[in-house]
Amino acid sequence: MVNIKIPFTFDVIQGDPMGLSQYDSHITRRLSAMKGMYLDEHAFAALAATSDPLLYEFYEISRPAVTGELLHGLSIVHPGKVGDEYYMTKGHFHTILETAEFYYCLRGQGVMVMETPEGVWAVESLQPNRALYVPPRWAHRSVNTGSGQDLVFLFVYPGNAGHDYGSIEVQGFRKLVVERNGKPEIIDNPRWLSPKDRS
Ligand code: S6P
Ligand code: ZN
Repeated sequence: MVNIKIPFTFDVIQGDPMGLSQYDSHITRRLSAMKGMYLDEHAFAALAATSDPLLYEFYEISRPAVTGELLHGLSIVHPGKVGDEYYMTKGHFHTILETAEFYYCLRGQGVMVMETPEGVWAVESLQPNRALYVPPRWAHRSVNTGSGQDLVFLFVYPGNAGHDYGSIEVQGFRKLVVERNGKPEIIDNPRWLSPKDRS
């Protein structure tokens, strides 16, 4: 771990996959960690029966989980699909809802799917050298819509934000990103219920 009391630098390693010159944790999420998160359960089961592919991974530099600190690191979403649905992160709200996040895309093609607790939604595209600001209150999920290339981005968010996967794990986001005729398309998630219809 870096000395948390003095300024420091680190470098993005331009390899394949990309990486960081220093980090405190490297978290990997395989298909088996995403049970129930893809719409096509048959495709999920068929893929799970043959392998447990790595869908995404992220490197974090630890900072104290307090107001004033900024947690940061590098995320890599690998290319692939479960049925028609592209590989994606789980996605989450921040536990402290009123905390934002900043992203800077370094490689690949993708989108960020976002929504508020009230069900207002937005999808923004990610491509190299594009920055994205996720305002407070918006859940966020990154999706790799590219073919054959990693989607890679840097992220920065408040140290005290925390992660709330609750409603996302139950019903996902309001919108899904699937491939149709070789192109990404945004469709309604049939399992999504508006807040007033949830029990
Ligand atoms: C953290 C930030 C990213 C994600 C990472 C994995 O606030 O949004 O570091 O944690 O991309 O996504 P998830 O949804 O599995 O935490
Ligand atoms: Zn986040």
